[in-house]
Amino acid sequence: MKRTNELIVALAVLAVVTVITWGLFAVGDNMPRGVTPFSKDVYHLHNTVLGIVTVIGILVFTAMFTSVVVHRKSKGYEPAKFTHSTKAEITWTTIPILILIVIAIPATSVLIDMEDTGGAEMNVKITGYQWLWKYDYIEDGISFYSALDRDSNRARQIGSGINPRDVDNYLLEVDNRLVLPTNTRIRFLLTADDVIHSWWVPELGWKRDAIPGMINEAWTYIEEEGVYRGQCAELCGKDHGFMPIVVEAVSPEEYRRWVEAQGGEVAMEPEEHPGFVGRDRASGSDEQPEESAETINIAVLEQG
Ligand SMILES: [Cu+2]
Repeated sequence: MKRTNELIVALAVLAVVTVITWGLFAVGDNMPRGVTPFSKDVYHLHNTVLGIVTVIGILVFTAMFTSVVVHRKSKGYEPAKFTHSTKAEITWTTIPILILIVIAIPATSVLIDMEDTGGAEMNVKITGYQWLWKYDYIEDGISFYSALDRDSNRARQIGSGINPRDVDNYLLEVDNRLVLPTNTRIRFLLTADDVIHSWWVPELGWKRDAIPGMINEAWTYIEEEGVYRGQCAELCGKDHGFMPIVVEAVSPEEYRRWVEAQGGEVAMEPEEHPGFVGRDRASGSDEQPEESAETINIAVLEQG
């Protein structure tokens, strides 16, 4: 009779915990699937692990709440007095090890895939600056800076009077997008010129630190044309939140046309870029192109 009661309570608790978990998943938002085979692997890995931990959570909470309700003191239950159980210790060591092995096998294969940057069809060097990015297309000889776009930059100024909600893709738009071909294996070489930055576009499925004096590698293979947005993911100074990343993925044919239109243009130095608000700019020593006047912001305000 006692056993039957325990079973009924356990099933009731199991149902309640499952329904609550289900509800949380229903209203919650999952991570993006992304647009590369790799990002999809990451997405599936995430779902698998989330499934495993959810089942563990439901079982543990069911056991816990059932014990609390069924074996409560008011019912006259005497607590167990034992202090050691070899059987219990072996069980609660072995089961977690097996679970970890089951999770580690797919996770390791995805990680190894992430690190394998071989077989690239093109290479792009990414350099982080305070606070913009530079892209060098190694094979195509194209090189340019990519900074926060004019509209976002204007709206973010103190007392600008512009409602950020009126700006399209506020803080997620740049002046020069990183144009990349689809269905091409692309290797990225990441570094930085001043402090550590981190290049992160969620739809590509990874983020990588850009460290001064070091070259980090990453790769991608974009399957769908589109515009993918990201941000610097390493706290890199006061304008860390104002150096977005925009990747524009186009067909290989369109990419070739874009390369021809660029004509292997030589890049400006960062100090000459209208979006650059660095150490040198703050000194205000040399004259700047007229269009850059409005982008002189807090750095200059601080100078008084
Ligand atoms: Cu940064």
